Amino acid sequence: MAATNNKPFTVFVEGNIGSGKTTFLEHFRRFEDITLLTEPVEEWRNLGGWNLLDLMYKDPAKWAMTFQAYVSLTMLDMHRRPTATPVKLMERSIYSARYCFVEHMKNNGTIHPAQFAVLDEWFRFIHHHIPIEADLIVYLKTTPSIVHERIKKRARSEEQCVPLSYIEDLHKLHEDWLINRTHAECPAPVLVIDADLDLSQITEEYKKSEHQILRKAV
Ligand code: DGT
Repeated sequence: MAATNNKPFTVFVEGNIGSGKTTFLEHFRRFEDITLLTEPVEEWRNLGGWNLLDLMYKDPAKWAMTFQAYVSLTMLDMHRRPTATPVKLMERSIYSARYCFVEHMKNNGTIHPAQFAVLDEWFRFIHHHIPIEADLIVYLKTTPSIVHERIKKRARSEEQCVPLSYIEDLHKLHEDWLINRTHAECPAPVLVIDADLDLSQITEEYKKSEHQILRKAV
C-alpha cells in the first residue's frame, strides 16, 4: 500500500450547480497519482434511508439547517481524508457550503438568524482550528441560464423545482466569493475556466488547467 502523503497539492473544484464539476474531475482520472474526491451527493441522498437533499428542497424552512450540518460533516471528512498521492482534487469545499449555500439561506430567510449564527460558528471553528489544505481553486464559471438548462436536462429528481432565480443567486455568490473577494477567506489562488462550452468542446478548456494541477509541462 502506498504511504500517506501528508501534504498533497490540493485543488478545490468549484462552480454553480450543473457547471460540470464531476466531469472536470473525471477528466483527470486518466492521470496517475491523483486522488479524486467527488462530492458526497449520494450520502446526502441516503443517510440511514433518509434523503436529506430531497427533504431540504421540499421543505427548506424545516430541513435546511439539518442538511447543512450534514454537508459540513461530509465535506470535513473529505478535507481530512488521508491521501497517498501527490495531488488531490476535490469537488467543492466547506467554503462554498458556507459562502454560497449558507449565505443564500441567510439572505433569503430560509434559516433563522440564530440558525445561521450556529452554522457560522461551526464554520469559523473549523476554519481556525482544523487544518484544511488548499493550493488552488478551479472555478468553473458559467452563465446561469446555460446551467439551468443542463439541470433540467439531467433531471435529478430532487432538483426539478430549482428555479432560474436560485441559480442566478448562487452564481452571484460564487462571483462574490471567488472574483470580487467579498469574504476574508479565499483559501487559495483561483483559476477561472469557461465552463459554458458543451461537452464536445470542454475538453480543450479543461486541458488548459492540466499544467497547473499536475505542476509539470504537459
Ligand atoms: P456538477 O458536476 O457541476 O453538475 O455538480 P452538481 O450540480 O452535481 O453538484 P453541486 O454541488 O453543484 O450540487 C449537488 C446538489 O446539492 C445540488 O442540488 C445543490 C446541492 N448542494 C450542494 N452543496 C450544497 C450546500 O452546501 N447546501 C445546499 N443547500 N445545497 C447544496
